[in-house]
Amino acid sequence: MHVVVTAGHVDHGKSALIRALTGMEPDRWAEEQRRGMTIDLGFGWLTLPSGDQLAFVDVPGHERFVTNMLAGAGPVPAVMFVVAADEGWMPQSAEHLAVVSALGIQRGLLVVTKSDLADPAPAIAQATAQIAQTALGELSAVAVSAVTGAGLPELVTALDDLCRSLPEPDSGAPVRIWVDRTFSMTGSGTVVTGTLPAGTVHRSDELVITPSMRPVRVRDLQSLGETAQAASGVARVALNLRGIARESVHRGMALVQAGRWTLTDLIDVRLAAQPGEHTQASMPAPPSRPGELARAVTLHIGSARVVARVRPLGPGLARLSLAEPLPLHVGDRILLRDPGSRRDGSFPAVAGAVVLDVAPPPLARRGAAAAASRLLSGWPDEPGADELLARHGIMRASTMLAMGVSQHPETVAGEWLTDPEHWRALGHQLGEVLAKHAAAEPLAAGMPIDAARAALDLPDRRLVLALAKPPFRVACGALHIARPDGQEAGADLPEAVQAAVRVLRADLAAAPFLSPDAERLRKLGLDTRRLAAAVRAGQLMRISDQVVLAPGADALAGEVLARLPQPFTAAQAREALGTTRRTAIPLLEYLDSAGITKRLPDDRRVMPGTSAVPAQAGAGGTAATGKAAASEAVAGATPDGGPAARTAALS
Ligand SMILES: Nc1nc2c(ncn2[C@@H]2O[C@H](COP(=O)(O)OP(=O)(O)OP(=O)(O)O)[C@@H](O)[C@H]2O)c(=O)[nH]1
Ligand SMILES: [Mg+2]
Repeated sequence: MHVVVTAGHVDHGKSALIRALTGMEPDRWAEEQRRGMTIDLGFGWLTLPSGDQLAFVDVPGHERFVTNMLAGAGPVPAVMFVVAADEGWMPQSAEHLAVVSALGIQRGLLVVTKSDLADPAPAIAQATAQIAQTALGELSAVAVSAVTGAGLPELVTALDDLCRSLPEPDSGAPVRIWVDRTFSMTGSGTVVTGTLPAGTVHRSDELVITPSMRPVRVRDLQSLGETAQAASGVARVALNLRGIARESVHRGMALVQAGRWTLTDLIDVRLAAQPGEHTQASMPAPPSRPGELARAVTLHIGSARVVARVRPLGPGLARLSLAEPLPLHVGDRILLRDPGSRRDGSFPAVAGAVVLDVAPPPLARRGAAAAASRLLSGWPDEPGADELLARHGIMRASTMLAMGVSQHPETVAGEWLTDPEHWRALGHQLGEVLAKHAAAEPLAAGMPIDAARAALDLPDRRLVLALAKPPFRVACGALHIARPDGQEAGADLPEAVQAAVRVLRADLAAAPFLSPDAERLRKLGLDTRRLAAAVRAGQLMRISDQVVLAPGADALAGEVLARLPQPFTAAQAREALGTTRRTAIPLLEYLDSAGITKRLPDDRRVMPGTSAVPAQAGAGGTAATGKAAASEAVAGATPDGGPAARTAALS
């Protein structure tokens, strides 16, 4: 199916033409019939010689109803521009041309009606010259009379040619149907109609209705009066909706596919060239002057119309705050009308614009508007992932999809997309943040991931994890950074801690299995954090929450215990190690878990690899008392031998 919208001055014969072509009555209202003029949108359709169906949206020509005209023309890709032979080019001809041009409609046909009343040639020449100044370029022209029927077969052929030359819209595109009519049908409830420009809507689809984003179900679907299972754009569709009362649906609302559109009341736009500002469709639009736009304009898109406050950003660029949110994509074409420009009875000034960003960052800092203008002036009319990421830095793929961009680079974590340059900068920033943290908190075991996330102002901790490539490392929920010497930042102990640890190490050299008690640690100023730092720095070995020993104490204990008759009891072990129950029990458990000792069902232990046979020599006597044995072992194990040798002497 194809959809074409009419345009042209009041009374030039638009509706008469639809009537003659389709046999349908576009002026549906009694008032329209009575006044002989179109007030609201009308519809009609025919089957072209090619077999394709063509639907018309007929619009009013009167300037008072220009908003209705806009609602009809908004989503339609092609125009049938009507000029009467007897009057020629008229004010609303120009107004409608400005609208069609601002909407970005680039395809069409010129029809000169009432050729039974006057020679159509001058009107054709005049209209062709005017229209050629817009992106529509030079249109084919057909002269007709709705009264005599002259020229109608040629018109049908020309319409068929036009339709076949129109680009085929993407049937997989996200659905957005701007509601242009609502009514209720007895027995089936709310029906809305609209032009589906692209994408496919199926019977029983769930869509959401803007701006409430309430879900609605398509109970029934009709296209050109026929029930259908599905319709693909371009199409006129009538949807029977479940889940919404007729009173809550109005023209200007849209039915959209969930998750595929951004409902926004703040957008950045680029003004398009005005009619007359360019002569060729291919010519780049000269920058418009947003300063010339009123502070408040009316924004039209599809059948919607909202008031928008204008903040100029720079040449041709502006930020618009909408009085009501609309479902938009970047690259959307909008029309801006300045209702104030009617003072001298001229037509409302209209300007086309393209939406560049549907979620622009706030302009908080001084110079932010100028910076935004510099950035946006380099953007194409249909921004892609690169542009959006360059501006937003980090985005969810779903956010980008809702902005209308489905092609994007690979995600860095979860569904997060990033701008490569921004990502590199974040890596640097992470290094700085970690270094600062290590300097401020030398005793901390790295920087908690959430703290790093907050410091970098990242929206998701998975991004921090994705950034944590070498030299960064994640361990125990914290981020660490390796220093060039391979040591970790924070491995150095502050001097006070180092001194306390030295005292403790001296104690432990004398009695390697006598863990310092809480009182001793308190006196040395070794609180939980400092103790943990010393353990991390490899200066102490944690056996349990309450027990710390010198590094290597586990191996040393193994050597002592290996000399005991196997298996041995905890009491025997305690005595051999020269320690108390408070240390012996956790130490034995530690050795069990390290595989140095093995606990038997009767709670005795053996050293794996030794047979569980009581040792022959010294089995009963335990001549080598724990302390002596331990000290010998220490003497053997301690490289400097000093304190250990002294201990041996003392025992
Ligand atoms: N003689 C003659 N009269 C025509 C022709 N086409 C339309 N008319 C008459 O012109 C008048 C206006 O026609 P409409 O079709 O209502 O014009 P319109 O462009 O739809 O007008 P609006 O919708 O109000 O903008 C009617 O009285 C028509 O009968 C034609 O080809 N020849
Ligand atoms: Mg009409």
